[in-house]
Amino acid sequence: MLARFTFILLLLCNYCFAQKIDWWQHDRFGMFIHFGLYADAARHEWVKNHERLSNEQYQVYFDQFNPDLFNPKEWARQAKAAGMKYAVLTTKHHEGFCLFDSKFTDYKSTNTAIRRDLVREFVDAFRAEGIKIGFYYSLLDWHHPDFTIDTHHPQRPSADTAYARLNKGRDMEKYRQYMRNQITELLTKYGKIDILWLDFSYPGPHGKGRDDWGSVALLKMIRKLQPDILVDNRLDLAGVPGGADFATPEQVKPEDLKSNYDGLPFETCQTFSGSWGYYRDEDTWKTNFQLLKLLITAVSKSGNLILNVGPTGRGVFDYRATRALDSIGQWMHFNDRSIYNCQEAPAGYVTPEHCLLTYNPVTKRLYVHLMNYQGGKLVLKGYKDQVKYAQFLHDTSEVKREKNGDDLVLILPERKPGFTV
Ligand code: JFZ
Repeated sequence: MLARFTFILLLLCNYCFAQKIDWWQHDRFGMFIHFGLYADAARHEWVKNHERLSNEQYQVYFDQFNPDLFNPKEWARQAKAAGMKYAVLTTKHHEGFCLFDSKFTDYKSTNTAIRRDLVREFVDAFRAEGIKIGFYYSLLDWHHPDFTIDTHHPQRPSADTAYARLNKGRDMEKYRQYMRNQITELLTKYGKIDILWLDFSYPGPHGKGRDDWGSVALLKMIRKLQPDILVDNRLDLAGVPGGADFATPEQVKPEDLKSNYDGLPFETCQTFSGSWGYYRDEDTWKTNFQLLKLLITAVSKSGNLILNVGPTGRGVFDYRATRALDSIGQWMHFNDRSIYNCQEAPAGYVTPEHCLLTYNPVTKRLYVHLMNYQGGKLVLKGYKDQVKYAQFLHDTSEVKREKNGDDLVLILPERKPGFTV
C-alpha cells in the first residue's frame, strides 16, 4: 500500500516539475553552423557590412554559390562523434540569403547553382542521427528592400540626418510581415523544431529592438506554432515573463562566465577561430585544450556550450575544424559522463586550485577536472565525509585517498594517466 502510494506521488512530481528545457540542460553541448554566401568571400560573415558592399557588389557571391560537396549527413556524423546533441543552422544570416525554399523571396539556395533546400537536408540528416534541431534566423536583413537602414547596415550613413532620406520608401511593417511569414514556414514545414535562435537587437538611436521586430507578437506566434520550442534572449524582451528561454553570452572567456544570467539558463556560443562564417586567413584558432576548457567551464556553471563551425563554400568543414572536433570526440568518448546531465557542484564542495567541478545530481557523482595535472597530493577541503570512492573516469582505476582533519587528500599518480587533460 505504502509502496504504491509512493509510486503515484513520484509520477505526480515528475508531471509537475518536468520542464520543456530539461533535455537541453541535460545535453549541454551543441553545434552551431554558420553557412551562407559569405562562405565564398571567406573573410567573415559580416563582410558585406565591413566592406560596405552594395547589393550589386554582393551579387557575385550569389552567382558563385555552389557548395558541390554539401552533405549534411557528414556534418551530422562529425557532430555526433564530437558528442554534440543539438545543432543550430543559419537558415538566414544578416546578408538575407535563405538556405531554404521560401515562398517569400527569390534570394534563396534553390535559385543558385545548387538548386537544393539546404535546410531540409540539414534537418533530415541531423534528425536521423538523433540530434535535436535548431534554426538560427537573423532579425537583421541587409538585402530586404523594406528593412530600414540603421547603425548596423552596410549602407549606414556617416551623418545622422541622412537616415531619414535613405529610408524613404522602406517599410518595416512589410519587413515584419516577411519575418512572420518566413518563420512560419520554418516552423511548419520541417517537423518539430527544438530551438529558435533569433539574432539580434541593438536598441538606441538608429538601432532596432522589440518594437522594430514586433517581438511580443512574433514570440506569441512562435510559441503557438511550436509550443515546446526554446527561444534565445535576443528579441529585446528582457524582463518580459517568458520572453526568452535561455541567455546567450557570446565569445566570453571561460573565467568570465557566470552561474546566473537573470535567472535564465545560459548557452555560451563560441567560434573555433573568431569569425562565425568561414574565414580562410584567420589564424586565431583556439587550441583543443581551450575548447575543452570552455565546455567543462560552461557545465561547471550549469550552462551549455554551442561550438560553431563555418563550412567552406564547397559545403564541407575546414580541416582545422574537423581536427578539433575529432579531438573533442576522443575526450568525450571517455569523459562524457562528466558533461551530460551535469551541473554546478552543490555549495560546500570547494573547488581545488586548477580544477573545475561538475556534478550529476541523479547519480550524486562529483567530477574533479584536473586542468593542470600534477601528480602527488590533491587536497579536497572539507570533503572528509563526503566521498565514498574515487576513481579516474577514463579507465575506472582507483584513486587512493586519506583523511586529514576535515579534508580528504587524493593521492594522484606521479605520471599523468592517459585521457586526463
Ligand atoms: C551575432 C552575429 O552578428 C554574428 O555574426 C553571429 O551570428 C553571432 C552568433 O551573433 O553577433 C552578435 C550578436 C549580439 C552580440 C554580439 C555579437 N551582443 O549582444 O553582444
